[in-house]
Amino acid sequence: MTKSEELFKRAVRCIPGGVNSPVRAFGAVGETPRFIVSAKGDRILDADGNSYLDFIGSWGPMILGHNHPKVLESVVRAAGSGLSFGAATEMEVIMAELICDIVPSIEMVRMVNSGTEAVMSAVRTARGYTGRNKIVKFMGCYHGHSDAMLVKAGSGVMTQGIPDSAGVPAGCTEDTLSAVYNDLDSVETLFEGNPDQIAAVIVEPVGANMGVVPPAKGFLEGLRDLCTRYGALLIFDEVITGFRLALDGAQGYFGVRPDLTTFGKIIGGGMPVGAYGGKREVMSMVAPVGPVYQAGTLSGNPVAMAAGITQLSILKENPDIYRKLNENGDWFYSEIAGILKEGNRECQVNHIGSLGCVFFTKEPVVNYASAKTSDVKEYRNYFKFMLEHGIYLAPAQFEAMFLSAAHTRADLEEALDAVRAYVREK
Ligand code: KE4
Repeated sequence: MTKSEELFKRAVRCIPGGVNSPVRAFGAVGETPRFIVSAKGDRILDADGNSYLDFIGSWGPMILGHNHPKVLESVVRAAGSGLSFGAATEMEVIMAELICDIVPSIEMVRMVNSGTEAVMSAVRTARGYTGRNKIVKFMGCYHGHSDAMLVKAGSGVMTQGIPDSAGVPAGCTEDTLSAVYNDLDSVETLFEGNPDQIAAVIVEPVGANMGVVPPAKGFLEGLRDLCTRYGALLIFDEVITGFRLALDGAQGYFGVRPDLTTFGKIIGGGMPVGAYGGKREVMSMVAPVGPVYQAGTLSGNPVAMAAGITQLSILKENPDIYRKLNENGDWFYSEIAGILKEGNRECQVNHIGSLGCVFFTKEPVVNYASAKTSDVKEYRNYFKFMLEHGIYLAPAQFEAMFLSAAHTRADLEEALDAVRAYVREK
């Protein structure tokens, strides 16, 4: 029995599914989850001493690579002054000023502890600001696990949301409407069908939770126009794309300005951090200034702020990081597509910047329905083969691959060699 198997055997006895977040259980790929003991740069080490080239990067936070020396140093220094005070600190002011300086649509920002909390709070703020209750989200987009976001689209996009999880009362999702990603008509139909009732449209500006599905040309601009026209707020959930596609995220990359933005992952540098922010008049609705209540014991934690401030500062001071990340992404994901296609594998390799994903389907993947045509059994085989060859991919089809500044061309070539071997041997 491997150490990971032994640890997993223990874990399942006292943690649901043996993990603290479902995707980590490797259920979709039928493997024992690898228990990781350390990481550095673009590599992670498991409890059995196996090293892997990491394409998850903790699901996005590790854009500079694992354990960047300056991030680690700032965490150690901050911890030396105390772990948490439950009081205002300068670190929180520095972080807020940094985000407001970098992201033009953000005049005020509130720190929370996860992407889920950021989305839950942004949705509440949008409802409080507009006095409306309904929210539009897109099938295939994931915005964390707050009740209102755990919605399976009703039979038609016109029907009210029905809970997609046990324990979520119908009342929590009846105001959540589902539209089709990259389909502006499906959004306008909802606005027309729910006049003056929609508080906000929330969207992943690049879908990264149904696999990677970039926005069609004009889609984000169209959402901006529709929200303006119908008096709803546009919320960009940039938990993944924030500070990744560009320093000012997807809104900078595509030049579309939302009313509210949610962040997570990269802004914490690996520590538990989320944030939501936007126009001053909207954010002034948030307690203690306004009537929208939101709070958190560890929000703005000084040690977490130190990690995030350092990571964001490095990104801000080295804009070339994005050029290299996006160039590497264009080259790497195109190479993967070429190798798989030369091996007569029906596949779509969707990518944008450092985000990418392999779907095993002949159909172009432009929304949730087309993503679901992917052959998840072949993905499972692909994942298993790559893991055995030291390449650590997302243990589920409907996730993303994340490149970091630590991924060298030589390391990416190592991954491409594994893809070549997969095509040869499988
Ligand atoms: P967290 O609560 O997990 O910090 O963030 C929720 C969230 C919100 N919005 C978007 C666009 C997200 O991608 C996420 C979380 N992403 C997943 C990866 N698909 C986290 C991995 C996990 O659930 O373990």
